[in-house]
Amino acid sequence: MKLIICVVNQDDTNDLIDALTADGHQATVISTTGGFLREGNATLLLGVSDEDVGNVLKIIQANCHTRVAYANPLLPTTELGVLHAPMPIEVQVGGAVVFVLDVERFERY
Ligand code: 2BA
Repeated sequence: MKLIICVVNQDDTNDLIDALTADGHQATVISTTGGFLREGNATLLLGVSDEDVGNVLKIIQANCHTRVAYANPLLPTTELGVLHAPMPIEVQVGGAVVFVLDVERFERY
């Protein structure tokens, strides 16, 4: 068994969960915040059999879309301590960041 941890854009979450549940998979959704952009995203936890991993990854890929976001880097200062106006930098977010972990043991009581 594997545990798939999947960080996705909030806007893709509903479609992704619909597609996963329609295919018979179970998921837990946690509201999370990206450490870089400090914007809300969603993290899904999915316990799946080894043979289902490929199919779940395909569903994630099909339902999560890449987006462009702008981040404001920390204000740089000169030696005299004068602040420069920050230039937003463009970053590509997602579609999905996925970790696949081995599950040592799974119990349901
Ligand atoms: P954030 O941390 O808010 O990052 C959003 C996007 O900003 C990232 O997209 C990446 O393109 C860019 N980015 C992140 N850190 C950066 C840095 N130090 N310098 C320049 N650009 C940077 P994704 O890579 O698609 O990541 C989307 C979200 O997935 C992340 O949101 C974070 O919540 C999660 N994530 C990504 N990689 C992770 C990792 N290795 N461990 C845990 N969570 C991760």
